[in-house]
Amino acid sequence: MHRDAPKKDVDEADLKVGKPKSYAAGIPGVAVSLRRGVEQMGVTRTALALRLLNQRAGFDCPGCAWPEPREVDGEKRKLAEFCENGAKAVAEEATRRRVDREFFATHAIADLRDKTDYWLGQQGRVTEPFVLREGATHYEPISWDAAFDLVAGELNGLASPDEAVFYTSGRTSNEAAFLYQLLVRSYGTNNLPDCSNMCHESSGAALAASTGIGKGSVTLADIHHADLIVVVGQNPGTNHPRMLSALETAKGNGAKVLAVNPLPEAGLMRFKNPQNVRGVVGEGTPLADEFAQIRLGGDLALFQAVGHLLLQWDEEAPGTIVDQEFVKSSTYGYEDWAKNLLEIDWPETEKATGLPREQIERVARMIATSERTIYCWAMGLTQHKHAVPTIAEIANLALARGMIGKPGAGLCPVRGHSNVQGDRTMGVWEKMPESFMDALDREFGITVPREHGWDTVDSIRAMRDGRGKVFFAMGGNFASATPDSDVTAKALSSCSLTVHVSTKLNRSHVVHGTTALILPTLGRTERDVQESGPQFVTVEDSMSQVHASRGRVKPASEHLISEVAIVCRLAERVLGADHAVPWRSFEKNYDLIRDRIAAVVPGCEDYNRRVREPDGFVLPNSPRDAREFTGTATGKGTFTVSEFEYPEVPAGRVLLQTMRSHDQYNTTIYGLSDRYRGIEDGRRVVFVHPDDLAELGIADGEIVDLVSEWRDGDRRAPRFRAVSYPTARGCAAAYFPEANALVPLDSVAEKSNTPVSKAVVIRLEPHQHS
Ligand SMILES: Nc1nc2c(c(=O)[nH]1)N[C@H]1C(S)=C(S)[C@@H](COP(=O)(O)OP(=O)(O)OC[C@H]3O[C@@H](n4cnc5c(=O)[nH]c(N)nc54)[C@H](O)[C@@H]3O)O[C@H]1N2
Ligand SMILES: Nc1nc2c(c(=O)[nH]1)N[C@H]1C(S)=C(S)[C@@H](COP(=O)(O)OP(=O)(O)OC[C@H]3O[C@@H](n4cnc5c(=O)[nH]c(N)nc54)[C@H](O)[C@@H]3O)O[C@H]1N2
Ligand SMILES: [Mo]
Repeated sequence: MHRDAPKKDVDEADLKVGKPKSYAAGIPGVAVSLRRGVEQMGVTRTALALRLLNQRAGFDCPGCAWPEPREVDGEKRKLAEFCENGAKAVAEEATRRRVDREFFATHAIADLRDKTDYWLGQQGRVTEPFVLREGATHYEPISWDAAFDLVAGELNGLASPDEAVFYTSGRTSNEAAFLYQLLVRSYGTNNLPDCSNMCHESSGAALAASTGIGKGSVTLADIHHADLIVVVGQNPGTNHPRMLSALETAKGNGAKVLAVNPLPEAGLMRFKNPQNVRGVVGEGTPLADEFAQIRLGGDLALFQAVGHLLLQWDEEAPGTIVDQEFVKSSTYGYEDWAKNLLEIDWPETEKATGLPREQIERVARMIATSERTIYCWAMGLTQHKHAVPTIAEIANLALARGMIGKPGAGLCPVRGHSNVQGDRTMGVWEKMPESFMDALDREFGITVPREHGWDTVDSIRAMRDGRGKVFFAMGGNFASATPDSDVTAKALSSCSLTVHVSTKLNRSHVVHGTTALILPTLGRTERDVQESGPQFVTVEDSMSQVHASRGRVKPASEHLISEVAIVCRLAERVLGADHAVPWRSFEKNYDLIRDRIAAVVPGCEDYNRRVREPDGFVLPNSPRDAREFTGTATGKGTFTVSEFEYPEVPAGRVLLQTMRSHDQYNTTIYGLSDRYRGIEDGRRVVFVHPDDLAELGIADGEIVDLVSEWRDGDRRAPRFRAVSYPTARGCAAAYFPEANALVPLDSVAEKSNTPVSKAVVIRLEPHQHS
């Protein structure tokens, strides 16, 4: 097997387009995960790594945030509690490929800039700190001490701490995240943008207003016992494959599944579970009982129409659909909401959703007759201009039917990064509440700034305009993950210093400030030994379960230090040796960090003991635990009244969503196979409905430029292959991050400021050869 990194970059001429699949996983999934493991890690490392993945004595999967089964719910973990894509995530991290001195000596930065994200990521793990000095053509090695001095010098030389930006991606452990925000706030700013700003920020904004807590209200056991699971704007077969097992269990218990999506995703249609006999040899389990092929951005219209029907049917037979008792005792604003939905415009609703009225009535009937409904959603809802009202409308339905805080029912925003939710709990947010700041001040005897900082989009604006001067990233790939790639590239290049704490090479290392640093760190899978002995870290999954994760694989290089160590050593340099926070002691023993988390973070009392329980513990959540909504402005579950709204598309244009293939983790491209959608050996494709292609006069297979139209002008992404595909009419799809250049920086969701990555108005132009 080849463990060498690919020398050749992607050649889009090799692209093959086949038929999309109608089911997910099964034997091909197992085979792919083993092959990718052995290619990158070799046989022994693959066996060790996969044996420990998501086991109680092992490490948390660095893939998605889907929870593991818990003993207290009477549930067992399978010997292989991971999925094809989790195994790929591990293979990527535990790879034997290396980006070392020799690599940077042979590759000038200018050459690296021309490579795809795929090629860059495949080169492997960074082995020691590297610096790109002003005007230099190559990165060169630098000692850890010199690197920290360089960062501290720049930070302490700024006119104000608010000229620095501190980004976080959602893989960082709770311990590292807690110390990181403490460092940033001790230094003097709340400029703490994170990947969540581009991800579930809209869910947080909507739910905080509706239920008082920006998180979901279900556990895995609830999913297993629901009688209706609505999966909307989410592709679990690719992005949360272990969720398919949960859906299969629920279906075994009699649940129905309603899928709402513009694409007939294989994982929503049928599932072959490799862990049972039927999955291996049989037909598998049909998943969606109803598939509503909605237009991009049509969900608000759909859920308003459903609300209208529920109210109408309840009026015909009072109390049969609306949970009057719950509405009376625990909610606020029901009358206004009902009044707003008294009449709806059916032709407009059909136009917005692309769904016939009969189907909307069928969907509403499923929701009306369910006794235990769970709503699951992801990026298909959050990355729209009207994302916050759309999610609030789902919360309205759940409130009206009393579907929050009872077994088998609730709201379930399915998180992305494995610890994105935990990072927030630990204080990584540009606008943490006053009470959290007070607790920090009290615990450490410091005074942290209160003024809100910049989120991701505001940080790009600030760097573009010269107000942001130093960019520091705890993980992630800011240059590729953010919208408006050209604007972001200019913003980063105008910084005096860009610093990335990374495991692997990525575009953000080659789109850099005047000086740039790569600080390589240990990954989730790796052993972390400090002065007091081997350490573990903790993470929080999508269902607020906090638990330990122990790395067990030998680190990629002896020069790597942990994220905790990086933060502690940098803090000493930036804040001085006599700073009030005992940074040095935290690096030696992570228990001491957890004691502080216990003192500061709500719900984390007795943290050190509770995270040592076999499954850790679940954070308190008053809507889920007690049907209490004390966090809202009204103190009750709050209905939201929203205007009818959907994206307008001028004639001759289509609406583009940017999404993930089956072979990538965000900007880390594992490979070139989106096999469920029939794409192999290439990524520059645009999926369009055959009738739309015909109307636009574009042939299936033709090479086109995608041109996005926005009020400040056009943006162009060249050379995409048009692929005739059964998506909803008027809608198109291309992969992230190739299509990010098309997402205008100012096209953001109201209230959450999340980039609108799922509704870009584009035209297709035949590509002109130059
Ligand atoms: N293997 C793997 N796992 C991952 C990731 C990965 O890249 N690879 N990324 C992780 C992260 S950070 C996240 S946030 C999650 C993302 O998980 P998803 O949200 O599943 O990711 P996307 O690929 O963006 O898919 C969006 C889905 O929503 C649908 N959709 C798009 N627009 C609309 C709309 O307007 N209405 C409706 N109803 N549907 C719509 C799309 O057709 C698609 O099926 O996955 C996490 N897990
Ligand atoms: N157009 C478009 N844009 C999008 C999206 C979309 O759907 N469409 N989705 C958005 C979403 S949901 C998200 S969450 C963001 C993701 O944005 P990011 O989180 O910034 O991006 P990733 O690709 O997940 O980051 C990958 C890099 O993280 C580093 N890394 C991996 N593991 C570790 C670790 O353990 N520690 C450290 N320090 N570094 C590590 C590696 O160097 C790797 O190259 O992108 C957003 N951008
Ligand atoms: Mo995400």
